[in-house]
Amino acid sequence: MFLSTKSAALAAVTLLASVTSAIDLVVKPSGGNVSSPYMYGLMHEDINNSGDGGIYAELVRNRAFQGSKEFPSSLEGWSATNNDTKLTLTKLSTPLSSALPYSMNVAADKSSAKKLGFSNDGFWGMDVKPQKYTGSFYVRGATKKGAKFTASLQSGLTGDVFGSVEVKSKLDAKVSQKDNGWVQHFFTLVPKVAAPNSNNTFVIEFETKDLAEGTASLDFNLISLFPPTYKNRANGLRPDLVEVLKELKPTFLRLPGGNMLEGNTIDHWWKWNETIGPLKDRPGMAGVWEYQLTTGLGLIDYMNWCDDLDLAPMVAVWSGLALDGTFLSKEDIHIAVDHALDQIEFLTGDAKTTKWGKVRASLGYPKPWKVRWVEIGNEDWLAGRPAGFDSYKEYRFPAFLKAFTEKYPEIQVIASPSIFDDMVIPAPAAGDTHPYWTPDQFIKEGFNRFDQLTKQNLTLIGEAASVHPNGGIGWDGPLQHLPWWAGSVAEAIFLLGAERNGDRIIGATYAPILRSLDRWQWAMTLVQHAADPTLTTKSTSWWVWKLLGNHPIKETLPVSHSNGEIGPLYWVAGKGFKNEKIWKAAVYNSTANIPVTIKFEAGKGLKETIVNGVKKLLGIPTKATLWTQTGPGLSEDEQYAVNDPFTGVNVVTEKKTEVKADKDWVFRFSLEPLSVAVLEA
Ligand SMILES: *[C@@H]1O[C@H](CO)[C@@H](O)[C@H](O)[C@H]1NC(C)=O
Ligand SMILES: *[C@@H]1O[C@H](CO)[C@@H](O)[C@H](O)[C@H]1NC(C)=O
Ligand SMILES: *[C@@H]1O[C@H](CO)[C@@H](O)[C@H](O)[C@H]1NC(C)=O
Ligand SMILES: *[C@@H]1O[C@H](CO)[C@@H](O)[C@H](O)[C@H]1NC(C)=O
Ligand SMILES: *[C@@H]1O[C@H](CO)[C@@H](O)[C@H](O)[C@H]1NC(C)=O
Ligand SMILES: *[C@@H]1O[C@H](CO)[C@@H](O)[C@H](O)[C@H]1NC(C)=O
Ligand SMILES: CC(=O)N[C@H]1CO[C@H](CO)[C@@H](O)[C@@H]1O
Repeated sequence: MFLSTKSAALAAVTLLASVTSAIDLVVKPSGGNVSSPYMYGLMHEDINNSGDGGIYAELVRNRAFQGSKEFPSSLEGWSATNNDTKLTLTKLSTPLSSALPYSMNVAADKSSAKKLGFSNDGFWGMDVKPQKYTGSFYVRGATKKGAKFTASLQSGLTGDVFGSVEVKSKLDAKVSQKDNGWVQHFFTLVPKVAAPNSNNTFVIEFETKDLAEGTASLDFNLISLFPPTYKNRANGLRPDLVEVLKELKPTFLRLPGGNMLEGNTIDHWWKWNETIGPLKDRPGMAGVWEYQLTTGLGLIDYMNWCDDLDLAPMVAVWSGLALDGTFLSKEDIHIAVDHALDQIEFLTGDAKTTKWGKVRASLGYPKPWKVRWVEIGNEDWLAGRPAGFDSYKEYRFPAFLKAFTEKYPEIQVIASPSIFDDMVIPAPAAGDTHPYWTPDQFIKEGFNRFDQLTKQNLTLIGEAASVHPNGGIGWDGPLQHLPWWAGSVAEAIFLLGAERNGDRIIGATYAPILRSLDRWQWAMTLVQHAADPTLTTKSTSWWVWKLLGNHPIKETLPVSHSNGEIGPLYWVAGKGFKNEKIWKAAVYNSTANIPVTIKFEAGKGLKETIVNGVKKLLGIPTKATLWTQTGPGLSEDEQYAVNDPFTGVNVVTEKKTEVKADKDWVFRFSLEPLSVAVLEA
């Protein structure tokens, strides 16, 4: 699409001519292939969004002063609430844990100081409503009997207090030296009123008169505040964001995310073993998108996410490659292989008889999870090319495949490249392809792409998105600023091509699924979000992936048609999980409506009968539901229309209509140019 106005007029004439008569389709009753039951999933992408300030519900930013060589610990996000308070980043000889060596010292700046306090401005604000917030913090020091802290949610603009709670100090009693004298305090906080906007802060204050004799300051660490989470899980997810993902009806979660897995340098990969257990034992890691990650959303938290949404986990393991292009040598690759085998044992091993299964059970998860797929690395064709990729083909991937085939023969191993990345994928492994393309590419190279796969070339579409307008190429070419309607329709056509080969495709996921409006690397996404939940926005691609994902096909069905070559109408047909007939389609590069007739042919042994004078045939649908999605129009601007969170306008119109077959069991309707449709009968 994306014609200039002049060529659009020209194209209209030829296209009109080619679509004056209806496209007649006959769907056969059988003879297709069994599709993957996991066609649509989620990929937790980490583009400046590793859960922190996103789907991970923690409201406090920099809650534990985690840092690394790349991103040193700091007091970012924290401020004193008055000029009498002095905040200092401190590395005590008595830290809360070896994972969290830094803490914040809160001291009186002058002897006359009465009240000391500090605030956190959250991930670009905090949403404050009359609901239950669950908080905790660690303190070290000494307070007098009866001392207390006040925790509150306040406006960062006016200082208005929306809710506050007194937390009794546990430092006045005899403190155990177990955690180096650190004592955890818990509280819940229910604001009386909702804040008018999200420019809010979380504040902790205390009186200097409450400090014990000879004590001039207190140390704080791991200061945490959660709003209600999805299914009320401790350390859980933001419910509103989970809900919009759930509407997509996803079936799997590719975790933990793409580049985050690899890390920037060879010693900084996502070490799963440092993301489990109590938060005080998680050091966090240097993220690949220019900031320190908390790893609050850790391996078990991903598995809880899977359980809560009934998603099959697709676990990616580190393959020994870093984003700077360095990779483990043949002699050292066992380090990565063992790390991955331990990870799968941790997830799936018996709670009594395996080393890592025991560790899992000790963390409160005795029941093993089921892992269906393990992906070896992420985009190993990319970093350190060509040496990095060569090492993957030569010894890195083979070492993993051998180890997993021996120890976990029931798990499908997925290579991070696909056969489209110039790799012969050794059996029984599958591959993974990540098209970030233009709309025309998705149709011309995408729709038929998977027809060439054999059953041995099983392929995952682990990431995909229309990112460039037609004509744009490469990472230096112009990227669109948001998913746009014509780009989303092109993704739909690509997905129809994948579904036609549903026996050779493991599944497909858009990437990235989430984008923080305040911190992001690029804008393509299914869902945009900010601290303020009213800014949560479903992109044009969210709509398309939702429609296709909500009508899963169990088995494809052959279709005969009158159209010669396929296009500008593209389709797939099949049987659903309740044996309903499903036809999915999309229209691109047409300026006219496309009339369609569809007949679902009867299977063998079905006879026509006359009921009340009407011809009937058991097994042939006579009624169907048609869902259609259209954009705002066909002008160039309208093709580029986006769902912008700041206007709140949704440019996608979804309609649901009932269609009746005529006396010959033929459904007749027409589809608009640049539209996506599903017919279910
Ligand atoms: C089923 O798979 C076969 C073999 O790959 C292929 O030729 C055929 O077109 C597929 N059928 C459908 C309905 O997709
Ligand atoms: C802190 O001091 C500055 C300058 O001395 C002053 O402008 C500001 O109002 C003071 N803030 C508070 C909270 O007292
Ligand atoms: C986690 O595993 C890696 C590699 O297996 C190891 O180097 C690291 O020390 C482990 N971390 C902890 C905290 O045990
Ligand atoms: C695709 O599968 C066939 C076996 O059906 C195999 O011979 C071929 O090597 C595979 N292609 C690639 C690139 O892995
Ligand atoms: C759409 O039409 C334009 C103009 O004719 C053409 O350049 C482009 O290749 C077409 N795209 C597809 C996917 O057919
Ligand atoms: C990540 O976010 C930071 C802060 O907004 C930004 O400066 C940085 O450019 C982003 N990272 C990338 C890779 O774009
Ligand atoms: C006055 C002010 O700081 N307003 C901010 C409140 O928060 C929103 C959303 O983060 C910002 O866009 C405003 O600038």
